[in-house]
Amino acid sequence: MKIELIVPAVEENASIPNLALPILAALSPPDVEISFTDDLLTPIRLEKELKKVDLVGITVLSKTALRAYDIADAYRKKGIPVVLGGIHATALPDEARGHSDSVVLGEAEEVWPLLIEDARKGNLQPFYHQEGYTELSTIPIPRRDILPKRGYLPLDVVQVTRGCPFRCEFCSVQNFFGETYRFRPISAVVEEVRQLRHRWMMFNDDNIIGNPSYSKELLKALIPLKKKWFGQVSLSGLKKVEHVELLAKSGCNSLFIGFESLSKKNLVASQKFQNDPAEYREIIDTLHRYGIAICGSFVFGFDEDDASVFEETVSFSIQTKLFSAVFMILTPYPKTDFYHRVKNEGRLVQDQWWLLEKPEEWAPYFIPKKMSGETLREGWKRAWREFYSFPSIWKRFQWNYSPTLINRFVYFPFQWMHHRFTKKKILQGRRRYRTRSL
Ligand code: B12
Ligand code: SF4
Repeated sequence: MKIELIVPAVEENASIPNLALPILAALSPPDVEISFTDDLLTPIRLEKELKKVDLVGITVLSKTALRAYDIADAYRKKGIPVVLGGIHATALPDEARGHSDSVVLGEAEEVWPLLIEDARKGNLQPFYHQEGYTELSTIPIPRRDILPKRGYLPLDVVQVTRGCPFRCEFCSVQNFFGETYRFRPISAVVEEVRQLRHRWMMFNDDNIIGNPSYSKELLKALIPLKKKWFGQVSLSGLKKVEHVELLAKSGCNSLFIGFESLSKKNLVASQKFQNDPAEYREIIDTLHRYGIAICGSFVFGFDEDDASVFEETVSFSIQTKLFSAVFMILTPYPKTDFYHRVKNEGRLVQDQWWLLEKPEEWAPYFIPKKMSGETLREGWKRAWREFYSFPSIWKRFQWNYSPTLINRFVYFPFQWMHHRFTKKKILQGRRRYRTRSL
């Protein structure tokens, strides 16, 4: 039996290897022949280049749903059955079912082998949903050998936890993982990390240090492996200097941190209680002292945000010398509490925004409280422009202390790339969307 696994792509995807599909490959019986396509690296030409396989599996996020459905429809037209899974397919299984023969809701570890048996018998069920959550000691080492050898950043992606201890209103994670926050056994992580090809790793966890005792053990176990890594963390794990020291010793090079807002009121209203803007500067300084670069993530459009939020946020990001920052417009992802709230308040203007051909052009998809949608959009663009402007790049460079040599070395090329990205993609809106045209 031949199975083709696909990551659909909109243009702005980062060239980082996917982990879900190598896990599915590892869960497949040995006689199944797996092929893999990342639509970012090799765009799928829907009319011409569909593979002759017995089954297609596609992973779906909200941002990639439209493209995923186009690919699925094209394969089904050729009579090849399609299975959809992932965060978006789980949030909206009926929508996904409209473009597939079968939808896997939630984690797939227990149901994927059963699904393959059903597919062999020509008896695919419309929905598969495993009981409970995956016991993380049972997940196999992902089959990274299915991934293309060229085109990705030279790093390996590793997962050690699933779920998150927090409940932020705008986040999709709760709908998917419920109240759970689970960890892989450290010995299994160490065994996997030892086998990796690259020196650099990305932890794709939502929050790698959400549980202090687990993360201490993990970080200690990483020290002798001499890897360099980056990942995403919540601020709660960064308040103790000893913890930051351990992060640095474990090889942490940089962290993606969801600061989200400088307004305590916004954070409380979004149930992001773990963030306290009064602590931001101290945490940033401590990380810098230990040589850890920071990518700050900020969201605009919260209920307390007015037209002053953009300048305030950008000034903060420049003053604190963030290595990089991403600015996002608050987005009502399906099945999040935020989606339900703006809908109930009559403020949702684009309900199924993920099915729009050029979704970014329509954002924000809801009516903000203290400014117009237009002001929000323009302010969001200005924030990108100012943060990646030449004066800002210059001011944020840290001459005299902390950043590791590699971060100093890559600083200017990295900023130049982002300066170009901002100009083309954010300011001029020159995005090439992959939909039916390819
Ligand atoms: C790592 C990550 C990234 C990386 C991706 C790198 C990479 N190539 O893997 C980067 C930084 C690039 C990224 C970018 C973005 N991300 Co992101 N990201 C994540 C994160 C933290 C982990 C994803 C992951 O690898 N999980 C590990 C795998 C093993 O889990 P999984 O994909 O869920 O797969 C399991 C099941 O879902 C199922 N499954 C999955 N696919 C399939 C397919 C089939 C056929 C089957 C049967 C089963 C199946 O089986 C797997 C095993 O059980 C998630 C949060 C999360 N916990 O999921 C957010 C998340 C997916 N990201 C999110 C968002 C919003 C984004 C961005 C839009 C942010 C932005 N504004 O730019 C971009 C969009 C990228 C794009 N256009 O696709 C949201 C998505 C919400 C939604 N409804 O779609 C999430 C859920 C975060 C959140 N807190 O809400 N992201
Ligand atoms: S801390 Fe991050 S992953 Fe956890 S609920 Fe909040 S936004 Fe989601």
